[in-house]
Amino acid sequence: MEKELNKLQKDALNDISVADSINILQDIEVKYIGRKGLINEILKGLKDLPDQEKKIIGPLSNKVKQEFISALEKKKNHLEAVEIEKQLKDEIFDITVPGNARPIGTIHPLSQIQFECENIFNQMGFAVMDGPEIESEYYNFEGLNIPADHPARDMQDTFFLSDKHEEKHGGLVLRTQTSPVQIRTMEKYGAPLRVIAPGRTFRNEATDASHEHTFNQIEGLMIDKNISLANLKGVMMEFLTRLFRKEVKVRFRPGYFPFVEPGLELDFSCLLCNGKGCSACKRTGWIEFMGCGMVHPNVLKAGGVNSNKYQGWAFGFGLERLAMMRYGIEDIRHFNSGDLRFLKQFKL
Ligand code: FA5
Repeated sequence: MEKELNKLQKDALNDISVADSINILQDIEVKYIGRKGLINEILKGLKDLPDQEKKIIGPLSNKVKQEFISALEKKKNHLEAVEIEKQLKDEIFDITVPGNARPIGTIHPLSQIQFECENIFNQMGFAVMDGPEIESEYYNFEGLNIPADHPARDMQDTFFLSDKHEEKHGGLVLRTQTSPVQIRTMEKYGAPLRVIAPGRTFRNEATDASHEHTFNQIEGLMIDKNISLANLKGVMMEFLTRLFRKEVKVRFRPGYFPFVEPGLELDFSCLLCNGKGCSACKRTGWIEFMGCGMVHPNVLKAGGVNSNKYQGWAFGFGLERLAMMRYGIEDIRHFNSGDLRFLKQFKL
């Protein structure tokens, strides 16, 4: 048995020494120490040997196995090193050849400015709300104190999707403003509230350099006890100053929206001339920015908020017009043109 083992060791080491590929080495491994390998078979048979022989063959066969494994490893490392060296010699790898660059997209300028606005309002404690783009006539008009025969409807003609009788809250329209989110938010969360609602809005509009049929607004709503227009002035001054990274002044002018009373327009001081008057602000020193006002009691009622206890203000501004002012974009139609030459100028 001892002799047999010695012979097996000699054969195994010889097999290893003549092997000239990793594949052959793998076959040798299976032949000797695989599940039915020659060395393993001897180890398995140990239990049937007489005690005397077991004492000699046991340690010997383990030693043979260990030596086989280490010779196999050594040869494997050697063959791998030879293979790598061969590859390095045969294959040309020029690290100076430029790789295949994958074009990376950019974030749309409107999204960029929207995220920026959201961040600033977030920092001032405003939560960000969302509402449906397909809206009921009730939320878009009636609930906002604009009944069907109100002249204000003419200013916000839109795309009507279904017949009035079919839906619970009147017909469906593409929302003309983000103001419906005011009522939806009050219904859902009650008072007090401090939210903004950015989103897409639609109007049946003849398009030109400053009008689109599809554009974006950001709505703001603050409801609490003892809220006044002074809060709104402070919030907007702070928001615009942070957005433009420059001190900005604001002023109110009277304006009319059926869902606020009093209704106002808010202008901010022209950033180009610092209020002195230039062609951008039509020599007035002010840029028209947004509609706003104190939320009408009827709207609070529609949202389920007690108007004797709470009051608040709301505003709505156009995101495209803000981005146009900020980046000096002369035509609103660029935004949805899909023109990469335009979009690539707004890399983050
Ligand atoms: C409104 O839509 C009111 N919901 C704003 C509001 C909210 C008032 C809360 C009071 C309280 P207006 O129709 O003025 O208001 O539109 C608001 C802004 O949307 C405008 O200042 C303008 O920046 C933008 N906008 C309106 N129509 C278009 C259009 N066709 N294309 C691009 N931007 C537009």
